[in-house]
Amino acid sequence: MTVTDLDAAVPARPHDDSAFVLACRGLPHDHVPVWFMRQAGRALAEYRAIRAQHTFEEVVHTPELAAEVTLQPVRRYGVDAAILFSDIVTPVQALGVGVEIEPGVGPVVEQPFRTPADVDRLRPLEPDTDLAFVLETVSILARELPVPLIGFAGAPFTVASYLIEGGPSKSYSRTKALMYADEATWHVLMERLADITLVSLTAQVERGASAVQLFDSWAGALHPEDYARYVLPHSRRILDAIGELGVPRIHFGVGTGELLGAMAAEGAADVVGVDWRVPLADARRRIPTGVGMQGNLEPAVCLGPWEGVERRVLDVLAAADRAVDHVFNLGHGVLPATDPAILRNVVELVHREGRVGDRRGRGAEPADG
Ligand code: 1CP
Repeated sequence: MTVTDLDAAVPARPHDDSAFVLACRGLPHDHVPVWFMRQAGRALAEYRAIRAQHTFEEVVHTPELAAEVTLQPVRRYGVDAAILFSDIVTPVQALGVGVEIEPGVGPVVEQPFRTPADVDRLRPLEPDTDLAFVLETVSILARELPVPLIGFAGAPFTVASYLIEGGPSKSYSRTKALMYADEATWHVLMERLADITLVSLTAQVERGASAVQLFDSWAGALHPEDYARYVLPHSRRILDAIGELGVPRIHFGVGTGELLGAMAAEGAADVVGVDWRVPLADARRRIPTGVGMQGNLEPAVCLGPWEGVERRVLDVLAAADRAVDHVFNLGHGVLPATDPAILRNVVELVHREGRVGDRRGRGAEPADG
C-alpha cells in the first residue's frame, strides 16, 4: 500500500516519503527517524552567535534569520526533521497582548489576564498580516530544507497558563482558580486560543509544513478528570481540523503519564510525545492502538559521558521494540549545556541501530496473527 492509496483525497506532499512522515503514519521505512525538541537554541554556538547580535524576537521576526536558525541543527546533527523557529506565544504576541520573551526566563506577560474582560484582548488571528513573518519563514524552509518541516503551536491550556500567570509557573494556581471558579469564562478563553492556534497551524501547513506538533507542555499539571473536562475538547477541535489537512499530528506534554491515553483518544493524534518519566513500554500500553510514539531519552543524560548516553539510547530503541511508528526524540527539550557532539552521536547511533522491523507499532494488531 502506498501513501497515495491510503489517503487518496490528499495530494502527495514533498516529504511524504521521508522516514519521519512515514513513521508518523505507521508506514514502512528503513530507519528510526530522530529529531530533538528545542534542537535550535543555546546548545549551538552558531545560534548563540546570532543571538549575540539580535534579540529572540528579532530572530523570529526576520524570516532569513529564523530560517537559518531552523536549519542549523539539521546541518549540525543530521536530524530527520526540522522544527520551525518561533515560540508558542508568537501568535498571541502578534495580537498585541503584550508578551515578551525574557532571556533566561521565557514568556512574560505585561498585564496578565485576571478578569473575564481580558478575554476580549484576544481578537481573531489574521494569518497573512499578523503572522506574515512566520509564514515567510515557513515558505523559505519549505524550499530549502532537505528534511520535513514540523510546524507547531502551543495548545490552549499551556498558552493560557502564560497569559494568566504572567510568566512561567510551578503551581498554575491562578490558571486553575479561573478554571474552577468561572468555567464559562474559562471555556471562552480556551475557544479563542483554540481558534488562534488552528488558524496558525493551518497557515503553516498551507505554506509547506509537513507535520505539526501541538505543545501542551504543562497539561501534566492537571488531574485527568480536569484535563478531560476543561482542556481536551479544545485541543481535540484543533487536532481534528488539522487531521483533515492530511498531515501527521504529534501531541506532546510534560508529566503526562496519566494523560497519554486521552491525548490520542478517538484518533485525535497520529503520534503522542512521551516525556522521559514514563518507560516507553508502559507508554505503549497507555497509548491507543494504531497511534505512534515519540520520545523519550531523558535530556539530562546527554550532560553525562557518552557511554551512559549510548546505553540509554539503546534502551529507548529496545523499549520501542523497532516499531514502525516510533520517532526518536528526547523526553523534553535539549538542555542549553548539552555538548552538540553528543547529540550528533545520538543521531548516528539511532540511524545505525534503529533498523525498523516490518511490523506495525506494538499498539496494533499483529499482521500475521
Ligand atoms: O534566549 C533565547 O534564545 C530564547 C530561548 C527560547 C528558544 C530557543 C525560547 C524562550 N523559545 C525558543 C524557541 C522555541 N520555543 C521553539 C523552536 C526551537 C526548537 O525547538 O528548535 C519551540 C518549538 C518552542 C516552544 C515552546 N516555547 C514551548 C513548548 C516546548 C517545551 O519546551 O515544552 C514552551 C513551553 C515555550 C515557552 C518558552 N519560550 C522560551 C522559554 C525559555 C520558554 C519556557 C519557559 C518556561 O519554562 O515556562
